[in-house]
Amino acid sequence: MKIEKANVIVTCPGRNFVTLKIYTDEGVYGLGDATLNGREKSVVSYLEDHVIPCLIGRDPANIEDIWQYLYKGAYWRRGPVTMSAIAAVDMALWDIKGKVLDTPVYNLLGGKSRQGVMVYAHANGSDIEETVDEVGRYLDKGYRAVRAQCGIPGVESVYGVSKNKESYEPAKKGLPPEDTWSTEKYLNHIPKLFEQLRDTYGDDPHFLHDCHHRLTPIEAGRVGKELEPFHLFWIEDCTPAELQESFRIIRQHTTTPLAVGEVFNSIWDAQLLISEMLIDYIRTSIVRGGGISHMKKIASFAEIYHVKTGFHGATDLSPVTMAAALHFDLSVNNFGIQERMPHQEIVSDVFSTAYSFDSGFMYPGDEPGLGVDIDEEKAKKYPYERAYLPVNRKEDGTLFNW
Ligand code: CS2
Ligand code: MG
Repeated sequence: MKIEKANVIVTCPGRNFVTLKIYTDEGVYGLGDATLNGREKSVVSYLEDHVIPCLIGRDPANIEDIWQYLYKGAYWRRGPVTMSAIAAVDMALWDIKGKVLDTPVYNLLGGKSRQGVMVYAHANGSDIEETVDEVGRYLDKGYRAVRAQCGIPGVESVYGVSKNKESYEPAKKGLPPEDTWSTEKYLNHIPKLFEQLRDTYGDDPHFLHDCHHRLTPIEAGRVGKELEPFHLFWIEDCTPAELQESFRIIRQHTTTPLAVGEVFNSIWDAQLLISEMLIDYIRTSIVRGGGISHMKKIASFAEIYHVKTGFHGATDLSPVTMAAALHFDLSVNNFGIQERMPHQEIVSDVFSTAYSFDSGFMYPGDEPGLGVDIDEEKAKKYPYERAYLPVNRKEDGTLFNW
């Protein structure tokens, strides 16, 4: 079997998605997600101009060799554009392998390690009362784990808090919007939210929180320590993680579990974090981390050091990544939790999926391959629209982490 052709589909049903479709000479095709929020076209070019020409004629069965060819063969290693492009190829090849062998991808990854994949929902509100009500709404829908984000008095727009609570979508059409941030106001407010959540819902539900890269290590230590009585499942991205050593300071000050890595793109971004056991959950998703093949290595490495997976699953990860993640989550032993931010209804006009949700768990389905398809005619109805994530400034105007 040989790779005969490949094309990249860019579509915007409510938000932009980039999808790679690889065809074999025997009529089987596979899909891979290459969406990089706010920088989509760079991955399109990387695939069309530099990767697809090298794929034609190769045997799609040799997934590892093709991965190494694209990684080592580029000479310029790593980075979100390169690794998203490689991830798309890798996902598509696993999809093809599953279809050729007539089995779901989780079977190729060692089979089921569990019956279902625990997912967490996103609840948010403009103040504590509204957020507590929103969390309750998700618990009523059967979720066992809920992420809670809440408006901060005196801060106009806060990461994770939407006007329309159901579908928080940070990418905005046009040029990047600007937010304003106050760490002081945030740090004083956020423990009150989780105190109220535990008082209202008791000890059982898992609560999570995303600090979205806003704190210094010592501030992260403070928030982690103050949240300890409310035993969170995790705090996420409490500090930007380029400086992996900085997590030593956070660890010295708190036992609140730490999750990090949605912006990472290879094992080298987390090597020290994992081997020194400075984190508890690795969040790098299949699309950011070079696909299933590289994420297998990250998960196996993490397993040795008691670190579990907790994959990113926001709306900018397409249904193809969601499917690949669910096959992966079902199969690895050190699975922790999976983020679930459901796509808008209109996305199912373009993508069809075999995965399902029931009582707080998701299931990848038993279709051969990844179990996702794309309708290219429908995709054409929604042309690309330039959109950006916000930028963030402190109250005095200093540019800050968003
Ligand atoms: C996030 C995302 O889901 C999360 O935890 O941090 O909302 C993130 O901001 C977006 O995926 C960025 O594209
Ligand atoms: Mg996050």
